[in-house]
Amino acid sequence: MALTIGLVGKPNVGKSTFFSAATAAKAEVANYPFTTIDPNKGVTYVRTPCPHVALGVTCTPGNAPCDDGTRLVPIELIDVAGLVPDAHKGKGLGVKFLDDLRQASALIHVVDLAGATDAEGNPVDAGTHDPEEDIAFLEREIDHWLAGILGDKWERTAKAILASGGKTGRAIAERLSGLGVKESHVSAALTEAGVDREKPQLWSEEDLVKVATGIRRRSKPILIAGNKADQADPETVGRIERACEARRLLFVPCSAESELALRNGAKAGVLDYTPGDKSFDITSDKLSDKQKQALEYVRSHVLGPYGGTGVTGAVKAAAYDLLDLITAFPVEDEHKYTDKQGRVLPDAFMVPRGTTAKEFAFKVHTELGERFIRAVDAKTRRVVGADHEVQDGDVIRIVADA
Ligand SMILES: Nc1nc2c(ncn2[C@@H]2O[C@H](COP(=O)(O)OP(=O)(O)O)[C@@H](O)[C@H]2O)c(=O)[nH]1
Ligand SMILES: [Mg+2]
Repeated sequence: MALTIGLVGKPNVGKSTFFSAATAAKAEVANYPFTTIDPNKGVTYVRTPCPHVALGVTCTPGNAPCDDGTRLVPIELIDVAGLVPDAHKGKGLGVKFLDDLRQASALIHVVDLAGATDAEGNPVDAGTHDPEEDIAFLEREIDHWLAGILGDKWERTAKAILASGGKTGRAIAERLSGLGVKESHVSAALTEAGVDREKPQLWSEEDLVKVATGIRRRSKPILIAGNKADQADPETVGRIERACEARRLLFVPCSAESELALRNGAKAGVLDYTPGDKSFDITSDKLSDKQKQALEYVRSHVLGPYGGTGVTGAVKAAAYDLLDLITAFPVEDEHKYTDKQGRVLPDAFMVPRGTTAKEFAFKVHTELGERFIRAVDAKTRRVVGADHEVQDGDVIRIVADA
């Protein structure tokens, strides 16, 4: 199963534009709240070197296309419709939207650095709303939503916890199964919240929110994508960057609209641009002066100061920095780097750093994990055991019981 990242934020900050730019798929873009009713799902890619170059072979990609030595590893992106304050109480289709977050392993919170949308997402004059307020509001919404799920029929859950003989973390993780919440997330959250694990029947609503906050931090980590950087006052960008630092949140300034323009231009064949590039070249003389001016604005106000549009940058940072993932390539034959069908380096898998060879086998296929005997690091031809930690860029052969 591919990794899923949810795009969240209040209406009109540019989530659908970000989604379209990142997935090069269509999503409705409009300047009023609730344009997006159903979550849009699409595929975006993070770029990583293809081992075919170092190994001197030609690859036959399956799940991850190879672009001239760079593998495009797929990530599912969900364009979640806008959250408004008090969404957890059912305001503005909130509960449904929050439900769409279930599948996400991480969230990219799109905020409007231009300050051109109020707290509810209505368009206002640029610079009149402080984007810093939005950072806290979204965390609070998710925390209350989680606390709501957890607290629903709490007496029953408390009884189940008591009956579990002290396995409080496990009982709560079970209650939140389907949300990607692990026992380790809950356990750390309980310690942090300072609640009495033995007496869940005495926890207050406030305690539940505290526990929910800890669980959310671990199970739905957030990266802040500071959008509309093209229109933002650089001082605001700096201030939000510092605010994120203080909150220990990753921050990536971006301009979804610029990325969309560059990708569309590249698709139309009028410019040379690869997603993630710091620059582009105009390759056609058919552009109008106005179009050229708009593109030069992107160059001077986005690519120059921020080193890119930030769209692929945000996705990449979410995968590699926020979730601390690595990419590895499973093969059947460690000499030819092929799978059963003879395809060379067919698939790329993203797994958490620290994943062992055996865990990696499970990720490829449950049966492969169950029948795991040993693995071979195909680059070095070294035989490794179940506990060997897979490294970024590894090509791994799993030897399993027939
Ligand atoms: N200046 C600027 N405007 C943007 C950018 N991204 C989106 N917008 C505009 O913001 C408005 C809302 O965009 P949309 O993607 O529909 O927002 P959503 O409601 O969060 O999905 C539209 O008018 C977009 O053109 C950007 O990077 N810069
Ligand atoms: Mg939208």
